[in-house]
Amino acid sequence: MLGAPNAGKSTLLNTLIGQKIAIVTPKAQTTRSRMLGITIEGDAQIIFIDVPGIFQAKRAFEQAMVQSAWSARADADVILWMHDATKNPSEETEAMLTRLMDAGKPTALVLNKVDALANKRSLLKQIEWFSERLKFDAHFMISARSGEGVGDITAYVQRHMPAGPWLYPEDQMTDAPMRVLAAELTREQCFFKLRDELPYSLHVETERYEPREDGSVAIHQVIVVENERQKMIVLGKSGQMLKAIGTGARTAISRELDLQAHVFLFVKVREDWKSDPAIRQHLGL
Ligand SMILES: Nc1nc2c(ncn2[C@@H]2O[C@H](COP(=O)(O)OP(=O)(O)OP(=O)(O)O)[C@@H](O)[C@H]2O)c(=O)[nH]1
Ligand SMILES: [Mg+2]
Repeated sequence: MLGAPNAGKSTLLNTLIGQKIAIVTPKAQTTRSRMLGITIEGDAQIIFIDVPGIFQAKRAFEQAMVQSAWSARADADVILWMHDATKNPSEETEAMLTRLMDAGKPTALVLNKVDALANKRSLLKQIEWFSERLKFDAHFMISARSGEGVGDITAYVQRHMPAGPWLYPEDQMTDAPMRVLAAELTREQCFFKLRDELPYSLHVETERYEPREDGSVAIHQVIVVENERQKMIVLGKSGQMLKAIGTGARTAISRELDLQAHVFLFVKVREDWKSDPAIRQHLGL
């Protein structure tokens, strides 16, 4: 699944799998690393790959994110190019399509957010615009949020799956371990609770994930920021902000991962975490 930031790729992944795997926020560039959503359709195991959005990135960290999105093409049998139909395609869209051309793989156009369109006629214009620039194998008009039209995508992808053994156990929905999913859910809370650029300046990592005898899980996480000023904002007055993030994270983790979570958050300053090789490797960048 490729497309510009905010197109709705992560929302679609979650709808396709029927489980929240990737975090979703109203802000662009939410997804930082590849997430797999695994599902069984008939006798095929389908692995959907959600990646960061593609745009003309200027800073090294964002460029690495975009690069990781493009490189996912190599592993895919089918490419879904996703576009937010509430926005007109731009010159930047055109530049991305040019690059998409050399993938040489079946590629479908997915126009998303049709629920938010007052006038559906603009969809036909968009299909025309895209078809003039790239030969799409199929096109879909969907609402990733409501699920409208999503079943057709699964059926299309299933038809293109190569024969071969399944790569994952039947009941597995993602390759990400619980501690990674939990860290992402806390990062999502940071997007909801913190304003402006701050969510982009932080990284969340689960340091300890400890099941307790009573069946609950103690999750210790660190929120890494770039400077003292950011740390003050994340902590908030008398620690109120961090507490609110922690409460939101506990609720989200308990609900989405179906466990009784206790979440302990710490804030750490690490000026250059974006160039830290360990963090980069962890994010697959
Ligand atoms: N109305 C409407 N909103 C949608 C739909 N799908 C996604 N959204 C919203 O669009 C915003 C972005 O969704 P994401 O799924 O995070 O988009 P993304 O493509 O993964 O974005 P990046 O991770 O930044 O690349 C969120 O506010 C979603 O709720 C849809 O079908 N209809
Ligand atoms: Mg995303």
